[in-house]
Parts: sequence; structure tokens; C-alpha cells
Amino acid sequence: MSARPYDFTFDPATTALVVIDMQRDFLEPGGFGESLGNDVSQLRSTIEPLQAVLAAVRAAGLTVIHTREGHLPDLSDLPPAKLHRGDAALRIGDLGPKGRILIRGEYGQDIIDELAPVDGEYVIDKPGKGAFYATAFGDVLAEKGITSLVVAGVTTEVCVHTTVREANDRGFECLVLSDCVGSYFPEFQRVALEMVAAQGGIFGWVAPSADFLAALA
Ligand code: TIU
Repeated sequence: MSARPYDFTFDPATTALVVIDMQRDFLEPGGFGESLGNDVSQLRSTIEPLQAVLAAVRAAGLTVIHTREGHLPDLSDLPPAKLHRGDAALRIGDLGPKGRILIRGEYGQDIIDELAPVDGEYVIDKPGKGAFYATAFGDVLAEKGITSLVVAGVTTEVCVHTTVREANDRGFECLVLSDCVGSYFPEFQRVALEMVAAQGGIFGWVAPSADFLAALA
């Protein structure tokens, strides 16, 4: 398929769609993203194209893995450095309008209704920005024989980048879907996508979802 910096080749049998952190905590008011001072409406343009990608990938039978950033209710997996960073009015573990901020099992920490996982899909809870650290993500990929990742989700320069960089070091071929990843900062969105594909694809490939859908069809 067409992609930047050059064509991307994948086998659906060894490719997983990875949907990163499409949680109420990042996309809806009253959650972690807003508590950090962000305009959460910036991320909503990703939802519609990602719904189309999920539908196509489900029809084609690809492995689908969703991730959720979050912490245990007793905060035992939350480094003090992460808890105390910044000057947010609501911190991780505090009670917000959608439950405790970024805590596993809370309404706000779950995936938005529009992109709810279906039976047979993996949901990986992660305490960090990357999907590999302190999770079974790498084990699931190995178990399923996955070698290529098609990556979507939020935010482009934080959890998407951390995951793609770590996946690249582990030998995975990563394609980032440019309209299915979102940032609170338009300038970061543009530059983060350029960073992936620059230098001959230093971390992977970038393409709009339409090109991926065309290749799947
Ligand atoms: N703050 C921000 O841009 N992102 C995060 O904290 N987590 C994810 O990107 N999921």
C-alpha cells in the first residue's frame, strides 16, 4: 500500500491493529487529559475514521488490541514522579465527574462508547505511556505471531510515539494511521508524524486510513 516514506507491505495474518488509549479520560471533559490543561475536543476527529478502520479490520479478521492507560485503585503501580508532576487541580486517583482519574475500573478510564472493544479483542491495561512496559502486550504479539502493527489512538506524540518507538526497537514494522491518531497540539501532530517517517522511516510508516482501507479491501 501507498505510505510515507515508501510503500508499506503487510500480511493480514501477521498484522495487528493497535488502538491506543481511546479512553474517556483523554477524549471527554472531566478526565485526566482535561486535568492537565488540554482542550479534549482536539482529539475527536480521530473517532470517525477509526470506527471505519475497526469495522474493516474486524471484517478481515485481523487481530485487534486496545490499550488503556491507568493505575490500580491503591496506586501501587503509580510512580510518585507521575503522581506529583505538574499542578493539576485533579490528580491521578482523585475523584472527578467520571470517577477516579485514570484508575482502572472507573467509568472515565474505560474506552469511549464509539470504539468499544468486541468479543475476541484484547484490552491491555498499562501504567505507562508505552504499551510494552509492565504489560502482557509483547506476549500477546508473540503468541499471535504478529510482526506488523497498524497503530491508531491518542496522543500522537505521547503514548502512540512511545509505543511505536518501543515496537520498532523490538523488530515490529509499524504503520501509523495519520487521521486515526490525535494530539492536543496541532503542531505536535504534524511534527510527530513527520518524525516517524523521516530518515527513510526511522520508526516506521505513515499513511491516511483511506490507503489502509483500500489495501484491505
Ligand atoms: N497527556 C498526553 O498527551 N497523553 C497521555 O498522558 N497519555 C496518552 O497519550 N495516552
